[in-house]
Amino acid sequence: MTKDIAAAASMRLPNAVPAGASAPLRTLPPILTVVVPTYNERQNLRELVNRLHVALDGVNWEMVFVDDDSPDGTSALAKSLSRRDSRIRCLRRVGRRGLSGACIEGILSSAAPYVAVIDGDLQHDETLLPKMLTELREDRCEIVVGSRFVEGGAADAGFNATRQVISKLGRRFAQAVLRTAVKDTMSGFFMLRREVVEDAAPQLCPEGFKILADILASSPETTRVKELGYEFRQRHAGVSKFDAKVALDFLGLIVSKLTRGVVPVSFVSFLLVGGVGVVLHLAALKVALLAGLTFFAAQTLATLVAMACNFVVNNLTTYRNARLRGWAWLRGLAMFCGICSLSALANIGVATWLFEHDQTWWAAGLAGIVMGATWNYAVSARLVWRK
Ligand SMILES: Nc1nc2c(ncn2[C@@H]2O[C@H](COP(=O)(O)OP(=O)(O)OP(=O)(O)O)[C@@H](O)[C@H]2O)c(=O)[nH]1
Ligand SMILES: [Mg+2]
Repeated sequence: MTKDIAAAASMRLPNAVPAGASAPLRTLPPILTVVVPTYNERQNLRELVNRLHVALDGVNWEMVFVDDDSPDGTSALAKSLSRRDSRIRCLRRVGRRGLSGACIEGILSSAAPYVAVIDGDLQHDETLLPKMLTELREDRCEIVVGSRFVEGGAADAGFNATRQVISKLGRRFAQAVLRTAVKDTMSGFFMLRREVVEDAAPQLCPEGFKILADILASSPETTRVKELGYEFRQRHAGVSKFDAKVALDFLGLIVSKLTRGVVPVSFVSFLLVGGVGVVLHLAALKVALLAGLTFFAAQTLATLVAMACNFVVNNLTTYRNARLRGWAWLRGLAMFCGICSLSALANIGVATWLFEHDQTWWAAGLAGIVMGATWNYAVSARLVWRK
């Protein structure tokens, strides 16, 4: 019996079972928890479970599906598999979305010494899991990353040309900003000692898609990380959940980490959406002026158009998890326009006050913009999308 299995077995304290109660059927607690975040992966579940059985033969493992209430019934299938195999669990999260948050909750639900995260679409090579486990058990590192960019790794099969470019840019950016030597910072396939996440948990951002980058950024510099190469495969069935929002959240994560959490992840996408608002505002202004409106009327109309577009885009991207629909959408739109109008007053008030107190025009203007954007973000997040 290896050291860690012996440690796990010794957790079977005699007084854990009350006197008179029958002994638990499964006595050895798992040594490895495999966390699988899922959203609409029903078609892939059985195949993944079968493959894990083969790959982890001889290991005392369990798996946890963390499903964000997928409309395709992923959690119902996971729970039916779990009724037949006690190694399988399913955590169904209702009213929430987010890959990182799902991984964090799955990892924190485990009591095993080692935890792995693997996608539910079979893009990751599950046969690497025993090697990853050996690295940890022999104490060669605290985190093992399944890597597409070290010897033995390949990414070509799983990515189309556009995704390859996005992935490369993201990797370079993350490596530079997070100051890590890890080559595959964007990997969704890794195994670690559970304490790594237990310790880092208060600093982790549940929003976003790139939990490994966050764990690396939130762990002490002394944390030993090793990469093992594997060939990234094509998705088995179903569709990708990667979209523009995921890319924006990744930028947000970097900014949030650089500012030690002062700037929340969703602030970056909120600001970029604001940038779209500026372009639309100018376009609407031009059209209204060409149509013969006075400048006052044209500017008022353009402001309303920009506010409405801002609301619509934010509702679809920044706050897609709390997306408003029907009457709530209309009420949210009205509230958002009200909040933005007040923010304009705050912007003008602050900028004018600073300008009158001998600040240069651009510093006063910038302070007004920052004040207005912060007000917009904080108040609309709380009142409109109730975050
Ligand atoms: N619980 C949960 N899981 C998610 C969410 N978004 C994606 N996932 C799961 O996370 C894993 C990775 O998502 P994918 O859509 O495959 O993303 P990707 O692998 O980066 O992108 P592709 O290469 O295009 O497949 C899959 O198992 C998804 O089902 C989410 O919001 N919540
Ligand atoms: Mg995938």
